[in-house]
Amino acid sequence: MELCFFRSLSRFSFPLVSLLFLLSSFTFTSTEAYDALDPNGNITIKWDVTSWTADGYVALVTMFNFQQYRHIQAPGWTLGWTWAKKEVIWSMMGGQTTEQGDCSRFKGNIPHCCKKDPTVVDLLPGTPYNQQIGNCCKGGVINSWAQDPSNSASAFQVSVGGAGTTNKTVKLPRNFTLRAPGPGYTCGPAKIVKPTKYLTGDGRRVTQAMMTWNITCTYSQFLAQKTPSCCVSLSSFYNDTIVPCPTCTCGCQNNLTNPGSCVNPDSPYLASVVSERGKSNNMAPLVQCTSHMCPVRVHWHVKLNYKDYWRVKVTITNFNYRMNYSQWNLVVQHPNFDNLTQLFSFNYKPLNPYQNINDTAMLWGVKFYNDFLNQAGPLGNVQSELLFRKDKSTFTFDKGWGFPRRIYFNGDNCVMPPPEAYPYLPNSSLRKTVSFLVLLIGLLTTFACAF
Ligand SMILES: *[C@@H]1O[C@H](CO)[C@@H](O)[C@H](O)[C@H]1NC(C)=O
Ligand SMILES: *[C@@H]1O[C@H](CO)[C@@H](O)[C@H](O)[C@H]1NC(C)=O
Ligand SMILES: *[C@@H]1O[C@H](CO)[C@@H](O)[C@H](O)[C@H]1NC(C)=O
Ligand SMILES: *[C@@H]1O[C@H](CO)[C@@H](O)[C@H](O)[C@H]1NC(C)=O
Ligand SMILES: *[C@@H]1O[C@H](CO)[C@@H](O)[C@H](O)[C@H]1NC(C)=O
Ligand SMILES: *[C@@H]1O[C@H](CO)[C@@H](O)[C@H](O)[C@H]1NC(C)=O
Ligand SMILES: *[C@@H]1O[C@H](CO)[C@@H](O)[C@H](O)[C@H]1NC(C)=O
Ligand SMILES: *[C@@H]1O[C@H](CO)[C@@H](O)[C@H](O)[C@H]1NC(C)=O
Ligand SMILES: *[C@@H]1O[C@H](CO)[C@@H](O)[C@H](O)[C@H]1NC(C)=O
Ligand SMILES: CC(=O)N[C@H]1CO[C@H](CO)[C@@H](O)[C@@H]1O
Repeated sequence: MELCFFRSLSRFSFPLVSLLFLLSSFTFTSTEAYDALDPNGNITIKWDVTSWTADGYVALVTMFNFQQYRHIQAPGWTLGWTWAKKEVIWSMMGGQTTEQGDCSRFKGNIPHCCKKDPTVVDLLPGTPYNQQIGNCCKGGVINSWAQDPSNSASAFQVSVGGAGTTNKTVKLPRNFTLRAPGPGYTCGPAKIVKPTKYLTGDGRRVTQAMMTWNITCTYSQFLAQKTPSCCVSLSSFYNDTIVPCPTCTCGCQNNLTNPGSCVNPDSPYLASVVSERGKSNNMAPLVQCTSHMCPVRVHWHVKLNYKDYWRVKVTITNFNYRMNYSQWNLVVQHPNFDNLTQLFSFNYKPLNPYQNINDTAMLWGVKFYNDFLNQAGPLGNVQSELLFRKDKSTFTFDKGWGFPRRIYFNGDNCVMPPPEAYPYLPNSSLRKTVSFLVLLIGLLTTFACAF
């Protein structure tokens, strides 16, 4: 029906108006950790010293993802720090260090790790129960706060030796680094905070940690990647131009200076890449050759215009042969989200960073249905339709109003086409006739296509 609609509409050609776009004021560069749509977003790492030992302490380390829409997906987080003294890790539960380091000065009882700067990773699902603790063993995957708060934390336990054994002598670890698994996060110094209190199982007694310190880590897309990783393309029922992602958004296709920077779906090279997968842990994107070269594209199609409602179709396409996105999410800013009436096959949650403005939505897939965005190929896309109720005082298709102001995929900004390229609305003096015509044509084609 959508195609029918296009076809019948394109038979009419309307004079044009040259448009001024309000949207240029929304142009946005993300060069700093501050994210206007999630101003308090951070990952907080909490160390609770649960007991003192003969030569140190046992600590429960918990990472809380307080970011609304940024999650850590497979292969998961790595957490590193530098010991302030000559500490060693005697043992761990629910996590492990990636390297033991030089423990040659120990006899008999050998520590789990003797490195000055240990690097810890989560254990995998299916770890034996006696090595688990609560919130561990998810392969380093942490969900976002808005999407799945019950899975937004990750924890492990360390027994530290060679450390202070009182809250006066203990020295806080320094230089925390969090990788997810690539760069992007910057962690502040550890700060001593009020000891965590625990409620016993029956809820009748409160115990508390010996000592607690917090570390806060924030994300910056600029640190995570030098080039964008996502772009937006646009189309509408009232104009048959499809506005593609800007050329070279995420890189340029250049066979001379950059051979093999992308692959074509029918290339024999692709087959060898696909068969080699799993053996190497190469995370660098291998994208399908497109003019934009982005791993992910979000397409926004203004699909239908009803009397009181209008309808949008959103399609997310994965062009990366090396990546499946699990628990993907999309953040979309559009003024009509305050009157979103219906959403098909995606989950929705309004985000209100500024209490009274309800123009930002978080969208994500339905579990076991489309929460998994497959690698590039025939299955590499997910889609949904959104139905908005028109607010007569603000609604218009003019000046690109029907298009989103901002889109994030998995927390990273998607580059929009320049506002002057947006599909034009046919000349304004004809608008009344047009919307009538559009409605009529819509109805006619609906019938025509139905038969
Ligand atoms: C729009 O259409 C009207 C009437 O046909 C015409 O006078 C006007 O110049 C057109 N505007 C533009 C920008 O083409
Ligand atoms: C981290 O996020 C939590 C929850 O949103 C917030 O209460 C806290 O103030 C944030 N911390 C920093 C340092 O921004
Ligand atoms: C250290 O422990 C003493 C009691 O043993 C307590 O009074 C003090 O507040 C603690 N200091 C910190 C920083 O936790
Ligand atoms: C922590 O990192 C800073 C800068 O990266 C470095 O100058 C400093 O020496 C490091 N401290 C330790 C204890 O490694
Ligand atoms: C320390 O982190 C915990 C867990 O995120 C949080 O509940 C607590 O408020 C934090 N304390 C401070 C002072 O930021
Ligand atoms: C690069 O090579 C591919 C085939 O490998 C071809 O389809 C494409 O047109 C070439 N691009 C340029 C800019 O030469
Ligand atoms: C993505 O998932 C599919 C189906 O589960 C799997 O066959 C494929 O190997 C995965 N690709 C990557 C890059 O992990
Ligand atoms: C925002 O708009 C949505 C959709 O109309 C509505 O469900 C939600 O309650 C609104 N939230 C606020 C805080 O107004
Ligand atoms: C559709 O919009 C494009 C701008 O993206 C413009 O060049 C084209 O003339 C418009 N077509 C019609 C029929 O209005
Ligand atoms: C037409 C319509 O339903 N408009 C409503 C859109 O949402 C705002 C805020 O929620 C309401 O005030 C409008 O009445």
